[in-house]
Amino acid sequence: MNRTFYTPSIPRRDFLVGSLAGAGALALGTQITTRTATASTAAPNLMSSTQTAPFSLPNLPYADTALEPVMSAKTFSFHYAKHHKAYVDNLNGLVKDNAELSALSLDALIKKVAGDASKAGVFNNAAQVWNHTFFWNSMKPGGGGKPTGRIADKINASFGDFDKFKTAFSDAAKTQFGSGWAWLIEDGGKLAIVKTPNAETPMAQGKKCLITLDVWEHAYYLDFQNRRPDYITAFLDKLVNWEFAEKNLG
Ligand code: MN3
Repeated sequence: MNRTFYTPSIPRRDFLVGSLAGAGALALGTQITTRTATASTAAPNLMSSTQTAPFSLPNLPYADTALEPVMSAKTFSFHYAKHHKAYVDNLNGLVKDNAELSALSLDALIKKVAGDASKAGVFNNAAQVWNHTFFWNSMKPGGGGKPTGRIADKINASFGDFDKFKTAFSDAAKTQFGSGWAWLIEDGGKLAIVKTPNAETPMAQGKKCLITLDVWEHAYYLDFQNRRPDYITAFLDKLVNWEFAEKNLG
């Protein structure tokens, strides 16, 4: 697997670029498209790309070994290279003969089919593409711990202090029964923690997502087996990307 290193000097990256039609488009690390952002507006909500179907598997924002030993390359080889890719492939198959859905960005597509039982397959795969891309960006090598700056102020104002936030986030992630996600979102100017089952995502309801943690068993089983609480603690202490959260505040 090629290694794709995150380059902080690149202000903005489009993740949903390229085409499955391109030979080798899915080979990891082969398709970094950069664009010079008009700057300080650089709130790279990477999941709001205007790219339409067919979607391609976005590059990881770091090497697949970069989060070791907490999250192993072996986990990425399944979770990213197989699970995430399968959602991309399934979604492309489901929308390829649907002109209306094929014309939409991923973001718009998710919002369009949310709640429509006849489009549950499209929703599940589209939302899982978005959620996983958001999840990879919610982590970074050497991340975790107590944030500083604007995101810290928001957390303190919304939860009392960082420890109270940590407890609330951990509880949500632990108590999401079965598969799903724990989220830090901004809602009405305040931060809130929500948990969602399966592919459900707060962005479908227009909420501003700041950070997410995948609590599907496939996210942690190879590294933590059944110990979901240890995985949650490791995410908060060693992986969470507070700069990404702060950028998402806008
Ligand atoms: Mn997953």
